[in-house]
Amino acid sequence: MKLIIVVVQWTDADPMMQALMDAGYSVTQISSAGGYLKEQNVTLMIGVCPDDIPKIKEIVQEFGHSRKKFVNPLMPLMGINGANEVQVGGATMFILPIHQFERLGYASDAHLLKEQSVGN
Ligand code: 2BA
Repeated sequence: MKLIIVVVQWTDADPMMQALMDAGYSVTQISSAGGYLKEQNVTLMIGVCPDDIPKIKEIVQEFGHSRKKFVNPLMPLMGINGANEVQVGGATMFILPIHQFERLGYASDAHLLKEQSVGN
């Protein structure tokens, strides 16, 4: 099993999350902010089987739009050439291994989920 973490622009988050849920995935959203622009964005956590990664990528690409944003000119961290515009997104995706996945208190299927999560 893998944990996919997606950092997405705030305006794209709801439709992306809805599409992921419509496709049958469980999603957790966390409010976050980019360290560079300090703008609010959204971090999505999705636990999936490795076979599902291409489908997740497809959805993230479809709903994560690229936009140009202006950097606050008062920021000390301007680009080397003084650039004051950056391209944000589509989306930033991390794919991490999960050593163990358990949903505690789900008596009927807990053992199946645990088995599914080991060794992938
Ligand atoms: P921010 O950190 O606010 O970055 C917004 C955009 O500013 C980035 O877009 C990138 O184009 C530019 N940028 C970021 N750091 C820069 C720097 N040191 N110098 C020049 N330009 C810089 P994205 O790459 O699409 O990233 C969008 C958001 O995704 C980021 O917002 C951050 O919240 C997250 N992110 C991106 N890469 C990450 C990483 N390696 N680790 C953790 N979070 C990341």
